[in-house]
Amino acid sequence: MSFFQEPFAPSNPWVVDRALRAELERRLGVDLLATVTPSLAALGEAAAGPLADLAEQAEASPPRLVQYDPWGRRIDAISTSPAWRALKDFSAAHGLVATGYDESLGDRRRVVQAAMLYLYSGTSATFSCPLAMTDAAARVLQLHPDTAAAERLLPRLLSREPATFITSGQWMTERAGGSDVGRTNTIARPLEGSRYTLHGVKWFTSATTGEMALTLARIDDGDSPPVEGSRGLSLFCVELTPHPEGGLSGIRVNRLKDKLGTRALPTAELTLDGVVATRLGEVGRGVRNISTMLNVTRFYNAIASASGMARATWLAWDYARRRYAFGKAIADQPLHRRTLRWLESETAAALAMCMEVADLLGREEHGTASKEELQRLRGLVPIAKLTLGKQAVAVASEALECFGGAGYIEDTGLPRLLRDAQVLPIWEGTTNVLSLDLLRAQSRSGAVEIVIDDLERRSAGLSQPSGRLIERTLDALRRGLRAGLADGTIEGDARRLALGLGRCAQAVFLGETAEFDAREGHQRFATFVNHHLAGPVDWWPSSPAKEA
Ligand code: MFK
Repeated sequence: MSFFQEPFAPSNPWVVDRALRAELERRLGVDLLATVTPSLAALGEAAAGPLADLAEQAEASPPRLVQYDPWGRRIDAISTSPAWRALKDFSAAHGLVATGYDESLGDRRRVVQAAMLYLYSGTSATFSCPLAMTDAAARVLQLHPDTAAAERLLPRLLSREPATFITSGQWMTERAGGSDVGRTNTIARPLEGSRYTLHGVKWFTSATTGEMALTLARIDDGDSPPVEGSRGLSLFCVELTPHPEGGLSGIRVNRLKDKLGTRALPTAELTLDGVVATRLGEVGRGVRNISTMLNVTRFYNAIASASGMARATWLAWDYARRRYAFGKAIADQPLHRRTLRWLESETAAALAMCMEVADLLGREEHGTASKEELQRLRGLVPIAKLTLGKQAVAVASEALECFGGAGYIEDTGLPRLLRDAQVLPIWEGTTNVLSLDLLRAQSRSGAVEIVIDDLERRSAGLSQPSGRLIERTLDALRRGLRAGLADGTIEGDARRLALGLGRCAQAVFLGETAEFDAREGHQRFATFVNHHLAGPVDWWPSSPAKEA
């Protein structure tokens, strides 16, 4: 009789993910966890069923750019699938953005939201990207409360009603500057008051179908030459309005990007041809003002990494229980089981990192963070984003291997896990650029030393020998940082510093959460530390001889 392999099926992450429960018990306490459980259970159930179906449909019908109508008029319409639009309605109805601003949750709001996004992102066909921009735009508008734009747009960005909910884009990258935003060429010409027209080309605009966007431009008032570099940039809010003859007023869509992954998500090149925009904040403070936005989108990027890892890991576990080789299920083969446990520990460590950042972000936004916590948040956002982005790619790759040949075949849907993971180290700042951002945070407020101090203090309370292994690495990192700062070589070592700190931070947060899952928590912690921190600490400081 012919053999056909039973296919894998998505699990309900709310049911299977013990690490998530432990994180929430730790950070919310039993009572608040009970209050938010129905929303989380609903999301978990959706992720194993209707949400996964919507995501599949959205992936199967990627966006199309229709540049001309049948009669030759330029319309530049981006056509998206009904499933993509349903993903938007779903996210409004479940309050995925609104929860981050829910006053009734006090300073726990971002922790609850992070749990929701963790359950949602990996099965959202990257609708998490428009949500990231939307949330970040809401935060920027919240910090500019007196503007008409905030009054009009903020309630809609935070709406739980699909009919009124809008999304925002973030148009930052230009041909001359992806990382070096100071090279932005778009010009803003004054109209009246804080209103301007914008003129330039935006090279990567994700979530292009949003109703608004935040962007940067250089003011040219015609009297004196525009100020060069990032000090000449101001932040603008664009509301997209239809042109009476079709398309959008003042905007041309040049083309959609042909991307490696995230194919359900429209990412476009735009020409801004006189679109009207409102300036937010002071002239010349655009980079500072948009960095609020960057910190939120980097937080989302870290959650998308953890969520993608969780999805890949649970699929690999499910398959391992259905796939038999050498006389038993591969889930019961010691070597494969160990691999799956390792994937699980990576995912739990990524989640623990997201939850620490969520905790601090919630405190910052609720006004309960201490000065030390604010500085730690400044350091941990780039560390989390860069560490988890790299980790997401490694985990997706290993998870695909768990399916053997099926992991390499398109119609299983598995290769998408790897393609979609690859954007995470790139989007919102590459690993190197964020490592340099971390050095910037150190030079301005000593954020790296503050992060190390905190981790050192906390690792002393962890179970042994793992706690000591973390302390040993932290000590090497601190010595390396000081030596590199003293002799001026720190920039070349910024990445190993950032990734080393990322591993230590994950280990500490994971170790602390272990207490809340007596059955498996300590095992996950030991697995993670053994994998990353048990070898000889021979990689610091880098010597010129090694690099030659
Ligand atoms: C899922 C969809 C996928 C679709 C495909 C996508 C492919 C990728 C498309 C992309 O291009 S994504 C965009 C990637 N680019 C970035 O993420 C930007 C990376 N660059 C940085 O992060 C730079 O560090 C930054 C532009 C923010 C700063 O560069 P500058 O011009 O050297 O500014 P500077 O002088 O360091 O900082 C200006 C102010 O902002 C300072 O404040 P003060 O003026 O008050 O002193 C800084 O302290 C502040 N600042 C900068 N970064 C900050 C920050 N404040 C808080 N947090 C930060 N992270």
